[in-house]
Amino acid sequence: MGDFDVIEEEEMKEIRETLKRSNLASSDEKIQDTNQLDHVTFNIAVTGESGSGKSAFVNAFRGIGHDETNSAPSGVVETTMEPKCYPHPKYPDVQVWDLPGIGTPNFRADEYFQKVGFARYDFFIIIASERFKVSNVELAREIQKMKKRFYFVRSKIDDNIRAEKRKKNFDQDKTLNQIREDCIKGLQRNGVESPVVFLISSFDLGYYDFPLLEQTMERELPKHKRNILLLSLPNLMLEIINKKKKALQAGIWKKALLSGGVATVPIPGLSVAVDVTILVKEITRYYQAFGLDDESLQNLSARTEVPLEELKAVRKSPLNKEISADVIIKLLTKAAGAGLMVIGYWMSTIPVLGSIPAGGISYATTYHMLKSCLNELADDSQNVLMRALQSEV
Ligand SMILES: Nc1nc2c(ncn2[C@@H]2O[C@H](COP(=O)(O)OP(=O)(O)OP(=O)(O)O)[C@@H](O)[C@H]2O)c(=O)[nH]1
Ligand SMILES: [Mg+2]
Repeated sequence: MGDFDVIEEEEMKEIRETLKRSNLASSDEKIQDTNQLDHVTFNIAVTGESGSGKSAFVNAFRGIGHDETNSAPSGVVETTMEPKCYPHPKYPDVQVWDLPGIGTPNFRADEYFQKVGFARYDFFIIIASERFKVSNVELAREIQKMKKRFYFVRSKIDDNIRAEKRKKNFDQDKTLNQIREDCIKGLQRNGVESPVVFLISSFDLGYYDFPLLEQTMERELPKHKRNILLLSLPNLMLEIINKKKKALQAGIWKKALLSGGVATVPIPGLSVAVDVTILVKEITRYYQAFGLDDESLQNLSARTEVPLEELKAVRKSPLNKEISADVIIKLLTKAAGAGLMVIGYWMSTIPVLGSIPAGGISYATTYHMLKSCLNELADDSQNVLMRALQSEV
């Protein structure tokens, strides 16, 4: 077992006060299960030059016809003036943002992104409808500079194919490859690393790279999601763990007061009887609250693609193997051997407890045991989440 720390002054005050008011029945604090991992919204921004087909793409991507209600307005004149958010019908956690086009010749990517609220988006799709343009590179470079990712979509491929078809020796694959190469080389030449390019027509979704784009998105979505988590979660995660810890900690002494009760067993070396049932029940509760149980770990493993065994391997507390009366008694015995605490101190500081000697000793033991286990399990919870978030697929 780790260190057994001493009750702090503040807690002592709270204990005394509550004992005075004797409202011991006020039961456990409720812990709100802030299951953040499940509810990460993924914001995709669709950006590119004015008229490149962003709004048409947003509709296509959402599987919605251009004339349906809830579709993004698209048109031959400049149409989209403000970022607008559309939920994705297939992936409930995905929001697609239709952005205004980048227009003027002296366009600056950083200013544009500031205007449309760059920080809001987790992922970008840059739409280009014509031959390779420098403004697209500016967008791509700015996105990479901010450590975010993008796909590059070359739109209106149906137009190109129609025009090329007039030529003799028309070869569709060759034309498509030429367009693809032009995009990839243009981006690379201008310092954009490993660009992913899709050729699509928002009017002919079954053709060209649209199915591939969907497949890629579907495959990579969990990975991208984890990246958002990776950026935002370490802080959030600590906050949640600390919140849970505080809530659980607040209930410890109440549980400890119950421990002089009926189901006490003598602990070797401690010359005191402790209610082990309370300990088992309470520690099991911590274990579940921190998501260390098999079911929670399996879910986490599925969500993050980190193998279950690897998540389990970073847990240090012996409590992860089994929480049973036997294990708890062993831990208590070990703690007793290491000079658990100065029992007399407790007897003298809390007069009410002093009048029920066995209960007092049992109280102090239970209190320390719970606090120490809570700390251990909170640390393990943090270790597991760190492991889950830091691994690359
Ligand atoms: N042939 C063809 N035309 C398209 C395609 N996608 C869009 N268009 C047409 O291109 C024009 C501009 O499309 P929008 O979707 O409004 O373009 P946008 O990028 O949203 O434009 P702004 O919001 O003004 O920046 C419209 O007339 C669309 O019908 C496509 O895949 N193929
Ligand atoms: Mg538009």
